[in-house]
Amino acid sequence: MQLTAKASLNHALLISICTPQFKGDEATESLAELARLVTTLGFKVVGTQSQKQSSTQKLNVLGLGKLAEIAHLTGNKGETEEGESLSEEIADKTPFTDIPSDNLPFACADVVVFDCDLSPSQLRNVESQLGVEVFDRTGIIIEIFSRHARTRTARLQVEIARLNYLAPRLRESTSGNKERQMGKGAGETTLELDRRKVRDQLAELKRELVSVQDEMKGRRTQRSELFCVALVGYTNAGKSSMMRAITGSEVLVEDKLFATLDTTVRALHPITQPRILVSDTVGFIKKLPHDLVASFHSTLAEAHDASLLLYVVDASDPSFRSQLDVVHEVLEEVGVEGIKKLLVLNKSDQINPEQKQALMAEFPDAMMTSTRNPLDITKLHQYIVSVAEQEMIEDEIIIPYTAKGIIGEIRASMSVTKEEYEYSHIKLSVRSNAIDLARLKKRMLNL
Ligand SMILES: Nc1nc2c(ncn2[C@@H]2O[C@H](COP(=O)(O)OP(=O)(O)OP(=O)(O)O)[C@@H](O)[C@H]2O)c(=O)[nH]1
Ligand SMILES: [Mg+2]
Repeated sequence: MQLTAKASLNHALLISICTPQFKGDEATESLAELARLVTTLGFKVVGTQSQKQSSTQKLNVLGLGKLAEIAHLTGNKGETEEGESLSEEIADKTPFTDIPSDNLPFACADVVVFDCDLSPSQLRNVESQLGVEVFDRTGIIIEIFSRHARTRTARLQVEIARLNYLAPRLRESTSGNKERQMGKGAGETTLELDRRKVRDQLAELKRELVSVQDEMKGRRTQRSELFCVALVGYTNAGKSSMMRAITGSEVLVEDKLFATLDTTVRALHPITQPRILVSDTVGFIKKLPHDLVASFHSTLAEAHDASLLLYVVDASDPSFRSQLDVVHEVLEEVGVEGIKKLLVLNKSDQINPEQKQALMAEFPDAMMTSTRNPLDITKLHQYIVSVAEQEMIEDEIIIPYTAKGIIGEIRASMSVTKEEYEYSHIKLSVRSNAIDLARLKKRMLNL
């Protein structure tokens, strides 16, 4: 029941299905991104092919001619529905099989990956036609998520998405081992038994996820009075690198897609009074599988509760504008709106001065950064502090000398701007958020 490709299967041929709605640059960029996804899984991309179709819904996603070409590139291992060798069947019908086998452009591909979603029957068809393992884009993304999930929440979310993806793709097992036969209900086939098991497993995982999410909600409520900044953006834009730079923490940074799947929360560094929290979130990608979007609702709850969103983009990637659209779409889909935001044009060390100028003219409200430039990190730190301060209010607290022990506590959680020592009391001018101030004043009444 594992979706995982075998370690020996590592030569991948990528196929783009171009339709009237999906073609040209968009299809090319998407295929390049698929190559990065597949590489993240450890496959070697040995070639790409594209097939024009009126839609991606046809039962046979590849036309006969293209099928012949790809069958050749994958070693002609497929069969027709009648169990005949596909290469013979195609040879009768198309002129494509005359590509000499010693003239192959690359090593024989043993995995074929489509840059679109395939229905279970499309996948089954093309897999038997080619005789090699076939993945679709969602399958690849789910596999990466499964491998990168670290925390219990992320694992549960990914496993739910994986089982939802796998359930309709389960096939009748021909061997049907004894143990499974024994677990069958009356009149139930092994396939039905497998499906039932998946359903039960899903129900169990969902129950577990609800309890973990309740715990996380409790933790977020405890932090809700603090100013929180969430780093959001496309995968590989540099969110975790930024998190490291502005919090001094050791979160995982990797030149891989979906390096981060778990939300991490750390305090802004140098530390401020009151503390400002920063959270790193899961990255997005085009055509993000719906199940994954749904399962990451809770991970993105950090963005939901944030006071400031930093939209981090890789400004050196020519397709960052369309990546930004995806970020907006997903955040809208999960209901994140009405929060102050700053566009952070990251990886500025990778672009030339003319490009920088053009970008600043195009996005005048954005901040240009490189996580490798300490000056940029200071600038971003100052910006965050200034936004947090705008949300604070100023007030005066009168503290009798008999209660001066509380001053240490005030200093630890608020910014003290002035201290005046009068005859009978100490007068502190403080800046803080409204909730903390109200709480302190209530306490002072009882002193
Ligand atoms: N040149 C350059 N590379 C950067 C910069 N910021 C990050 N990177 C690199 O970009 C790659 C991805 O960085 P991450 O911080 O892991 O990106 P991310 O947005 O957290 O990615 P996901 O967790 O996959 O969503 C790493 O190889 C970083 O070293 C930068 O300002 N300049
Ligand atoms: Mg990351």
